[in-house]
Amino acid sequence: MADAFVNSAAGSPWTGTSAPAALAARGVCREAPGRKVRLTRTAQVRCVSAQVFGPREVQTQTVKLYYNRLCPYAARTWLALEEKKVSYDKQQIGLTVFGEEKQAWFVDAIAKSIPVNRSKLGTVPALSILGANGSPDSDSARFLVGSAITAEFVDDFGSDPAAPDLMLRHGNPLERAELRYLLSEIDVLLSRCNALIVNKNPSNDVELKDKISEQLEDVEALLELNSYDGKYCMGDFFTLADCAMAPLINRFAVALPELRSYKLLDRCHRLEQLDVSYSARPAYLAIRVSNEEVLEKYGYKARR
Ligand SMILES: N[C@@H](CCC(=O)N[C@@H](CS)C(=O)NCC(=O)O)C(=O)O
Repeated sequence: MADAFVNSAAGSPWTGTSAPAALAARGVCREAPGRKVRLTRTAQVRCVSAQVFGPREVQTQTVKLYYNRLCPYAARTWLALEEKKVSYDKQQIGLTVFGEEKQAWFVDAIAKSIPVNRSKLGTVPALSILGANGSPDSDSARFLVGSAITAEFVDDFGSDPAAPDLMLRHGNPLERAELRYLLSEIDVLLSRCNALIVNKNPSNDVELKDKISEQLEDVEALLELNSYDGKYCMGDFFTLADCAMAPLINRFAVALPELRSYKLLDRCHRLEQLDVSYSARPAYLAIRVSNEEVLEKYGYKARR
């Protein structure tokens, strides 16, 4: 069953897409066809919406997150939704790695909506958006998959064009590129942490631990460069890098020491400081999973 709407603080600004805006997006001016039109910022935003979702008259777009509480990828998008105070619905998807049954309709719906082979894996996170009748559960709902794409979508969807500083990817083009680079290194760290958890051959543990330590050094060096002594990954602003880092720490700083005798936080004090900063944020507290949950589910994953 879907959870109730969980966050209604700020309504989506993505309302009121108009046909003139959609036409203008394609360079068509109703008053003088063929003439280039100059759009206000708000009209530009509506145009993008019209192009993405089709030139429908007035729709209030709704978003639903398909996630698993323990999945660190899904938690990125979940945290972005909470940080941006987007109104959203969410539904837990079972994962076999945690001893749960994945809902077949979910895999079918994603495969139907995104006609590429990889979508048949039915991974979380996924987001469904809109639907002809306004419901994200309807047959015509559009799906997005993957943590990077869905988290960026949330950042755009939940943003007020008049307040770009509140973006989770704010800053100049160089800063945004540096953020993407850090995110790709956090991805490597996450997959190495996961590789150690799922390893069933203890004689490989040393090598896998070394790989994590090596990657931690790289991530720490980038944090020094980007953040100096700031509270978060990129300085004093919470960004998408923090949406990725916070769930990683939440899960692996508990699972790795307990299940694989690898003390993640002892290896990188910067992660410990980040954890303290995250723990003061209500959005993070809303998505944080307990140590007991982590040990139960990651313990299953480690043993299966
Ligand atoms: N690269 C993907 C990875 C997502 C992923 O691997 N999710 C896992 C759960 S943590 C999943 O759904 N696995 C499929 C399964 O276990 O059935 C992303 O960034 O979203």
